[in-house]
Amino acid sequence: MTTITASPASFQTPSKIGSAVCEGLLSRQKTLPSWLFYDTAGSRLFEQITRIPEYYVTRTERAILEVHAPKIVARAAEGQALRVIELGAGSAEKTTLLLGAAVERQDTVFYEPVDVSAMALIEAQMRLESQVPGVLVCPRVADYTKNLELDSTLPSERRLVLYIGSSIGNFEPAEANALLKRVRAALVPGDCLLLGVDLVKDERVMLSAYDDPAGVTAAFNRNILVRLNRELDADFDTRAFDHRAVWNAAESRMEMHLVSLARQTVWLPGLDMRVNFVERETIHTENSYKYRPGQAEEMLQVAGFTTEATWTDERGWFAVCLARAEEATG
Ligand code: AVJ
Repeated sequence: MTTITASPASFQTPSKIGSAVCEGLLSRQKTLPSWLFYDTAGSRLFEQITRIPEYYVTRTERAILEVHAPKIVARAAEGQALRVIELGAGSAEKTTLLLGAAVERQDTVFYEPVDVSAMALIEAQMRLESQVPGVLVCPRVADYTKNLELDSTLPSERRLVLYIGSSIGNFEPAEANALLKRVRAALVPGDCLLLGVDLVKDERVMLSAYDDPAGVTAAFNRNILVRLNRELDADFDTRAFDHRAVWNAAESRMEMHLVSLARQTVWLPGLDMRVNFVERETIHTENSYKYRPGQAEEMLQVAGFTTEATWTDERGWFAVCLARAEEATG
């Protein structure tokens, strides 16, 4: 199967980028939305980040799935056939473990990765269909933060939605709650959500994960300026901005900033806008929320899910929660 659901070429239209950049750079604390990271170069840099020794996130979650995938899949299925949906699938690398466990139980597994990047979806489809026989990939190009409509299932099927990789950590608590509620609304009682969240840990561990000595994360952060230069014709001098990672304990999040090394003015002709920076002024480019044990389960409960099980690594750095959609009340 090699069909991509018909859709516009990109969901990040120039006007969407323009209005987000305009709003962000006119704020008192300048900000840029973290979804801007993921152009082709940025997606490649993120793939590289997942392999650097200091970035424990991907490796820790993968280790949990390596041990527990068969249990997770069995628990979600409850004897029925699973249809697996993944939000923000990207390269879907860790998903192989779950799909592998699912095809052990049923001959054919439908897998619907949802992502804004058609390229990432095609790559994931080609890799999965050759690596995991029995998996049928039905990719869907969509922005799951905007609309989340899932295909209806057969009575004998049960959905398992994957939202792994700590992607939810990019959202403010209120947005994260709203997103979980939208996921719940797209499901029927009995369907499951597998949520991967990064947990609070030693500050030094988190700081080096978001400011690696090889400078890959710095390049990932600066790539946002490269993208604005290309797509909005801006004239950011990328060497005039430093990468900075900070742990914001009060908000329980890692933050990434780009620090202006000098007083400077940037011109964005695409937006007909000039932006002034004083020395050391920052652009806040990302939040990556870290949760306390039990916190993800609370959020899931509020959104209408019951957490059936939580798996962590032995250091307690990352948690994977399996939550079931409850009967709707009221
Ligand atoms: C893809 C959002 C999970 O927050 O850890 C990696 C992105 N930012 N290094 C994360 C990221 C800096 C990543 N997520």
